[in-house]
Amino acid sequence: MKYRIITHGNCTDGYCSAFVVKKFFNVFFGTTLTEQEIQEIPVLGVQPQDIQAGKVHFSSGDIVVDLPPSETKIFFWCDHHLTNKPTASLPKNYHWKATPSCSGFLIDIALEKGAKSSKELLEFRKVIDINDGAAYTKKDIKDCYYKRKNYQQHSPLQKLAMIGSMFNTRDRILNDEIFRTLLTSDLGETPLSSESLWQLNPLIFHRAQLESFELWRKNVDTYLAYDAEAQCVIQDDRKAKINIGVPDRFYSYMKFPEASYHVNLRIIDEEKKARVGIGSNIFHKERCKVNISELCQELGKKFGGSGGGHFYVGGAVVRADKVDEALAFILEAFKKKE
Ligand SMILES: [Mn+2]
Repeated sequence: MKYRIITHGNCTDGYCSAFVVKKFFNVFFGTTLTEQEIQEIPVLGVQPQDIQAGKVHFSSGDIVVDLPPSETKIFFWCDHHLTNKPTASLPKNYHWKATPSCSGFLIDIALEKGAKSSKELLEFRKVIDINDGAAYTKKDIKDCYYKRKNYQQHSPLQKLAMIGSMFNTRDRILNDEIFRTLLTSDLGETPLSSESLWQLNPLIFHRAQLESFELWRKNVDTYLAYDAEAQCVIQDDRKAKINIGVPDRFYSYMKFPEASYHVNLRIIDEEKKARVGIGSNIFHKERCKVNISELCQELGKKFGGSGGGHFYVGGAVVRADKVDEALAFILEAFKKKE
């Protein structure tokens, strides 16, 4: 069998999911591959919309994690996105569950199949759930998204943020290269202790990212708006005079603690499409009653694209000339639920 791992590209949970599959490959599949053979299994990072648009060509040995399922039958599929909740019973080697992270779900499956547990593995499981499920406290956000006085020590959660900063630079080619390289080199027990990874010095990337977050926040401050009626922060990137820094997706809730939701809009694909991102205030999920996954799916259908995600966060791609209508539709949905 010619195996290949296809995972959510540029995403920390996507990275960690592929890592867990490789780490427990023989446990998952009852195979007897050597470490070298597992190391060489290629890893491809793609975006969910690429699968939805039929741009990815699958084969029977594909292992797909943290992404929508393919139309054709593949070797293994595991996901936790609400949008991809199966409507019929799943074939062998297909797994879906509404969990905070896909990596955590994969670790559970591996443990069930007899993988050896350890303190580090459980620690890692805890922080990837916080990271992908956005279960941060305000202090966690300060620790992971803002510059610090010193960088001598890192908590497991900070380590994960540092790893993510290596493939979330503004250079897409570099991101893909790092993502792939990190997953086809020697793997430690978890990403938190993988020597080959830490040799690349994630701190350099992380400090640069914290600087980029700050630049981004300063720029976005010039046009970030709040709709009190919809209790929604609107980040319309069409209003940006310059394009600088790396987006800090939790800034809206730090700046507008009274907000329940956040919407961001960006034109992509040579002005033909727009990307809409919607989130809920991670510090006040009790206020957020709108199912964002459903809302994003609806947006995709109504405004000529596709969409999906989780209960509290999601994204959609719509036609660029329909963005204003889409925004009005979103704000209306939030007002109705109050
Ligand atoms: Mn995920």
